[in-house]
Amino acid sequence: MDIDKKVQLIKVPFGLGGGRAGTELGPESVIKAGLLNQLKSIGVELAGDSEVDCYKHFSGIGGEGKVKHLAEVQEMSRQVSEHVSQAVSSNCFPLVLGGDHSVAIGSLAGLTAHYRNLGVIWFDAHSDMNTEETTPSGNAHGMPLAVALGKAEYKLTDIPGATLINKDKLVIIGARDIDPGERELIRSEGIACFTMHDIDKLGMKTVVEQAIAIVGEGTDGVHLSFDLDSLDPLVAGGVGTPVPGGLSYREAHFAMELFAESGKITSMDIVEVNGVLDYDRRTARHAVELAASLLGKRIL
Ligand code: 4U7
Ligand code: MN
Ligand code: MN
Ligand code: MN
Repeated sequence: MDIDKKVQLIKVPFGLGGGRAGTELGPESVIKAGLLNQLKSIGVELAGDSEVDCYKHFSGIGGEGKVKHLAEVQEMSRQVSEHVSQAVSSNCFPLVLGGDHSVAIGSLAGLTAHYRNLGVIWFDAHSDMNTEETTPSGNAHGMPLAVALGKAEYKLTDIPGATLINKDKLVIIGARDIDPGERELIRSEGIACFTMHDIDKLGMKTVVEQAIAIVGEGTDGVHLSFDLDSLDPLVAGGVGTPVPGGLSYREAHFAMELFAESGKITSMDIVEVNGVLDYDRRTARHAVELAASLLGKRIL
């Protein structure tokens, strides 16, 4: 992309949307893995960084109702939305460090407040499209896309300034663990979902080209939300919900490099790095390198 904008780092140490302790350590982990030096070395300027003040502790149980800690997720999302919105207002590239994937509710809320035709690229082993009715776990990190599309009771539009995302401008890449309710939504809404099977068949180059064809036209911004569990657990095992058969190291980097070349991406989330399970910080280091590839790092 050869990013001409400065990056605004937004740290969101929130893990109550997931089922295992450690994801709230994600921002710290990714910083310790060398994010700032990496950005500097590729010539990306940092406008500043901010941390969302949100429930840093973890608790797997608790919360009333079908979704665990829904009130905390809602409060966190409102705050993330404000931070992201402020970054866009200051003409910066928001780089959101989660936290579990429910933090993307906040990212998308803050972004849709500015980009009325936002495109969304979602790298994930999962499709994160469960509703309060279909969630098998009650974990909010499996719901952000249902919230953003307006398919759950909790809707993106509950956050001040936000609008729903457009189902025709959403592309999921890397999926291999899709729940029955999610499958139904993806099919009935005709959502573009490149599963691992599609990636095996088409190759990452074609997949990214098709993704860019979908989000590259008729949008005024494109958000890339990167769940580290899209990578194969043999490469990046430090995540809470690993699923075998994921993206190889090069497939993931190649995708980031192609999105960088497209010049289309205007914001990014890095989510689901689990600071406890990622005991050797390998997954956090992959996260740093992938962000660098997206932000224009060249091999030669
Ligand atoms: B992640 C799951 F049932 N679909 O809803 C659920 F398999 O943000 C997993 O992609 C969700 O890591 C994973 O709990 C959420 C489960
Ligand atoms: Mn996810
Ligand atoms: Mn996932
Ligand atoms: Mn699963």
